[in-house]
Parts: sequence; C-alpha cells; structure tokens
Amino acid sequence: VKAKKAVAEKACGYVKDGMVVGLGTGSTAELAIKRLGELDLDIQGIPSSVRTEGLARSVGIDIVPWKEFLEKKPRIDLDIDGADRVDPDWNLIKGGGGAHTREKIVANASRLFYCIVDDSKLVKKLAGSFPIAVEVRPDSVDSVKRELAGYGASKLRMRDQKVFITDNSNYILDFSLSVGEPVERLEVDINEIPGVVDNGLFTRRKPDRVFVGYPDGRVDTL
Ligand code: A5P
Repeated sequence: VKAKKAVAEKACGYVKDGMVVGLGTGSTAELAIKRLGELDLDIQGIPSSVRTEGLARSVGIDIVPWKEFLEKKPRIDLDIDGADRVDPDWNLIKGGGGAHTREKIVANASRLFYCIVDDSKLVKKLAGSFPIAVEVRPDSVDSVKRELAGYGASKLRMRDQKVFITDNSNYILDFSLSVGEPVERLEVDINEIPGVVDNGLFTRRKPDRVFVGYPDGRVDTL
C-alpha cells in the first residue's frame, strides 16, 4: 500500500487548478482519486469506470459523465491510471479490473498519460506475465474464443459465480498469451476479430511517464 500511495501522490502533484483529468480504475488509481479529493482542486474528472465515477463524486471531484464526455470529447490534460504489467518499452497490460476499453478511450484523449504502478508490475516481457483481457459482445463469446485459440487458451471472466459484465454491458475473455507475436501487432490483430470491443494491451498509446513505487515509499520516475 505504501508503494501505491507514494506513486498516487506523486502523480497528483502534477494536477493543477483548471485541468481536465482522466481518472483511472483499480486500487492504485483509487488512491490517486482520494488524494485529488484531499487536494480540493478546481478540476473536472473524466472517470474510466462506473466504480471510479462513484468514488470521485464521493470525494467531491466535479465529474463529466461518460456519455457527455463521448459527445463533447473535451481534451484531457492529464490521465492518471494504473496498470497490471509494464514492460521495458512501456507497453502495458491493463484490464484486470475489466475497465480497459474506457481506460484506453480516456488515455487516447489525453495530452499526457501518467501510469502509476508498484514495482511488482514491472516485467521483462508481457507475454505470459498476466492474462490479457478481451472485452467481447455477449453474442460473440464462442466465436471469439475460437479465434483466440490461435494465441492461447481463454476463459470467460466470472465474478461471484456469475458472468462478469463490463460497464459497457459486455463480457470479458481472459487469455494467457503463450507464444510470441509482437505485442504491438497483437493489440491490433485481436481487435480485428469480429465481436471484440477492445483488449487490455496498451502498446499504441503508451504512457508519457511511468511512476514506480517501492515498498519503502521511494518513487522512480521513468
Ligand atoms: C482496470 O481495468 C485495470 O486496467 C487497472 O488499471 C489495473 O488492473 C491496475 O489495478 P491495480 O492498481 O488495482 O493493480
């Protein structure tokens, strides 16, 4: 927790009055949102999930609701979000919380994207390090699963013995990437499978900075 808190606070130090701020999803991003609440700045937040929206509102951040954001597409000054894995080229795996589709939309609309992680997230290679989440239309689960089999086995994400449903009313297939197509190509190739909404690889819109936190509270800025 100390490591996550340290990076969350570090990234929040870049937020200034008047900014439009992308708000990520996950335990690390949540610490940043709470911190932004404490700082009591005059900002507008763009939430990347329903959960984040609720938290941001509860700490007093002025929120642009998702639909309104999509209609008006205001430019976001800074997006602060976590990640599940980060490789040496700053390619990311996200989507452990199932929010990667909106997270990618927010990151793409942001002038700056600061990624906040603890040191356990750093890996030499993304392949095999963490399941890759693929958001799929519910009617396409079986066909996408068959297509994904070429890359690795996939599993429908469940929660409390029920199918996990995303904020966009879709399902998630988690697949373990075994073999080595370059992740940059894989991100695009997976999205070309009919029925796929988006996957948790972030290799195109990479972060502009990665803040890495350590258990003693030290932060490295990459
Ligand atoms: C949410 O879908 C993910 O992309 C999160 O950003 C990621 O899972 C990081 O979460 P933690 O900060 O809880 O590790």
